Amino acid sequence: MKRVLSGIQPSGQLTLGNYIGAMQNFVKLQETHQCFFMVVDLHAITMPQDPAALREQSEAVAALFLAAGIDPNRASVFMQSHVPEHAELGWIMTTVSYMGELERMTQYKDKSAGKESIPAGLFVYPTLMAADILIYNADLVPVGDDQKQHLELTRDLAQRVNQRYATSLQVPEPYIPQTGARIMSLDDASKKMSKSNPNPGSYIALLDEPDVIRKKLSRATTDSGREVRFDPVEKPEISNLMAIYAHCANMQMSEVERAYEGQGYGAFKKDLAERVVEALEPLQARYREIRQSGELPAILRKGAAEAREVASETLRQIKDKMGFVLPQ
Ligand code: AQP
Repeated sequence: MKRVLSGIQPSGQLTLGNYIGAMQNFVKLQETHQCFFMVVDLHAITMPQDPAALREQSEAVAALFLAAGIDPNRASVFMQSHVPEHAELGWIMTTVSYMGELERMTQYKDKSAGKESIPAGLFVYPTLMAADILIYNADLVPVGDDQKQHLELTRDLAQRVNQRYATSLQVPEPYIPQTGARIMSLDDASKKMSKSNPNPGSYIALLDEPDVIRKKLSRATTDSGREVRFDPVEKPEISNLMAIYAHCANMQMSEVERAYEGQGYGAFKKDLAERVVEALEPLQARYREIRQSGELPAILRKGAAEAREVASETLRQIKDKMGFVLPQ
């Protein structure tokens, strides 16, 4: 069975983008792959986080994984920081990477742009991500477009370590999901919907109340004109809303177009809000049950134990090959 590794940062409230672009695919992948899904809290702190918010958001991400349908008996669900081997291999990966290749990472360039003091963690983020993947010898990594460059670096680092130290790290492949929709920001379709966007009106949070969802969607930016037609180049804003509709209503884009032929944006946006509310209702109900049940800590303990079993062995082998004195 091929191995899959992926994670989501608890750097804000999870959005519809995270759900459609990542979590729904995780749920499918667990049917056919050995999966490790983690809350990447060590990555989240590459940007400043409020401690209370970090704790709450980390638990919320884990509970949302389960609410979305990830089965802890099929996949290992855990907090990245509960598996300290990640940070240790992350350091090793930092030592085999070069400043030049890290400087070329577009996410680093974007997130550091205009900052006077750039956190060093932001710079070495890709080396920790490489460690996350290589420590499980993952075959496949589900990635959005924005993470492809980091995965390419991970592959380079794996090959470099294998060559230099005669290790046999698995060189991972990107997994491009069939329904790889990229959901864009509600206030600007040229940017992706992002949980750390300071404007909450730019995203639908998975835990938004129905009325909040209705309000955000009624205020979502639309293109000029009134025709509900899917055309990401000419009509990026309405096309983004249509993509959300198609996902939430489980419809083909052509069906959505047909359903709103001759109707304006207003009627479409009103119905869209109801489709989103309906799609999120069961998820939100399961989420509340999970949080109230108190079962989360035990699930995370089990997931971390499963993950550590694999991670500690990979780390031991790498350190041995590199010449570390291993504890006897
Ligand atoms: N808008 C999106 N559309 C589709 N997929 C998305 N993902 C994120 N935003 C969208 C996917 O969700 C996963 C989570 O990635 P992450 O938490 O590590 O960080 P990210 O990709 O940077 O996501 P955000 O929400 O934009 O977080 P912040 O704001 O903290 O940077 C990934 O699989 C991603 O592809």
